[in-house]
Amino acid sequence: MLRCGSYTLDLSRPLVMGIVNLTPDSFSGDGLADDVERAVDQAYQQIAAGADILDLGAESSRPGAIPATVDEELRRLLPVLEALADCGVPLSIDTYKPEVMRASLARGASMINDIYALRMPGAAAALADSDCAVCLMHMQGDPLTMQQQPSYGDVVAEVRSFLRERADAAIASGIQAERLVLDPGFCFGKTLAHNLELLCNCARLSPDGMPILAGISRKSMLGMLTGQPVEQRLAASLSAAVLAVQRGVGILRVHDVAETVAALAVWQAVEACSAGAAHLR
Ligand code: 7PJ
Repeated sequence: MLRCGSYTLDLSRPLVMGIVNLTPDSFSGDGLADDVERAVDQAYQQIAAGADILDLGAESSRPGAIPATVDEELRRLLPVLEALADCGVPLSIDTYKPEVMRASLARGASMINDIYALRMPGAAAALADSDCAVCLMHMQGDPLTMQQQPSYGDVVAEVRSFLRERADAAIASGIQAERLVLDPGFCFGKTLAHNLELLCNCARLSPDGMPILAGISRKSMLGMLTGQPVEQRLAASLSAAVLAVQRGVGILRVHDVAETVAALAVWQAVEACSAGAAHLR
């Protein structure tokens, strides 16, 4: 179970987090900056397709991206957040800025998805008195430079110990363990070999069985494996999604919600069958 604002999420089946991208410079070509109506439409389509959570992001974190100011991020985010206040699924905000966290929580956000894992001054304090869920992601470096020369001794051990340290720090600042989600941060300061190593060993990344979130959808690692451009990475994304779930990931952050839900339905049916579920006999 994950505490997520007024929601309690049951992680006994994998959950799908739909990406609602409010940036003008998205790598995946789905940015909806300044078009509140289209963003809200897309969000409702994702909910209808079975999204369990929506992740609203108003600053691009693609490699080389220039950071947005707090004002700019809030200007893109708040109208959409307000329009989705009663949408019926928890809203996650992809931000690392304490000011954006506070403003979002005040308007009903249920989760904060932080690519800096609360390393910005004031971030943990902004969340301690709330009941939101918090995703702590691993990143080596920052988005401007992270893909220049990623380097690790043992990538799985290092990501695991980083996530443990950040989870301990969050707990020490008053964020309860049952609100935490951990994320290896695919493609955030990682080569293809690092990403594969992490995907392969997902289940080992989480101390104390905390839920793991994976964002692999349409990412460059899939382009490297298939030679396909970003707009053709659906099949590779679905394959990665199923493999991640098979290896212990509890929440998938994806662009293509309907397709991911369908892929997971097949995975779940086979799982249930191998677990001997009576209704499938
Ligand atoms: C991730 C994210 C991810 C989490 C982005 C993209 C790039 N947050 N935000 N995990 N990626 N938690 O959507 O491909 O992998 S932005």
